[in-house]
Amino acid sequence: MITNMIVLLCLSALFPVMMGTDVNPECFPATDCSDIAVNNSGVYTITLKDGPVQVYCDVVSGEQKDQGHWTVILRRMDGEVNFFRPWESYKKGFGNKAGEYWLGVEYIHQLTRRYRYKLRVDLEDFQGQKAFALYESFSVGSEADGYKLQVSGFVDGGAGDSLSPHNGMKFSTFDKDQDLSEKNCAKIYYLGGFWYKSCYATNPTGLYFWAKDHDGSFDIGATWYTWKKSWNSLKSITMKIGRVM
Ligand SMILES: [Ca+2]
Repeated sequence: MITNMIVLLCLSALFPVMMGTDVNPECFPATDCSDIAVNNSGVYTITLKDGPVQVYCDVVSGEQKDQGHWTVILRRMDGEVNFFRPWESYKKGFGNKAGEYWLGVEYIHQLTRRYRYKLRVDLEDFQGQKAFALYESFSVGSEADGYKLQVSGFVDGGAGDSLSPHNGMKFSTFDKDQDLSEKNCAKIYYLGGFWYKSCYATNPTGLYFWAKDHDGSFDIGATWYTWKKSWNSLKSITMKIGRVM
């Protein structure tokens, strides 16, 4: 009986588009969003070394240059989620997959150890202007290696390059200082979790400010400096990865 049910479930998974549902991860575990054959962006289940994890898949249609099935690893958009969190939270992730979240640096490591990935960072300011930065290669090392960031192959989409200065850095939070500063970047000033150096050119996990509350003078917002040579906090920042086939 149970076997029959699993067979039925798996057969239904062969027709995910017809069924309009997520593929049953028991049958065909998806490594990332590029394994999920859907036409709509949304929350789907992928399977990593530690088991199933939900992610937001950003599906961009074929007519656009960044077309493909992107796996979102970070999204800031409305300040709903508190990003001032300890190491364990940044390790295994937090937030709302349909809204703001951080996937977890351990899961980003598990994703990027298996295949090659590119990274796209999409920015929007409070005036509705948009820009992006693309990196042709992106991966994160193991916990034993401090979740070291490896990023290269910058392509400018108007945002400038605020991430390459963080290349080779380990991941830090207020309760785990692996940055190059004599101080603790996450604790003293910047209040997020990131590959801080001493300390940053971008801080996408910084405090969320609405434009009216923040003029950039405190350097603690969710920022990407090179776009406008400004520490002003942005309205939205999304980091998403795409498998290089
Ligand atoms: Ca330090």
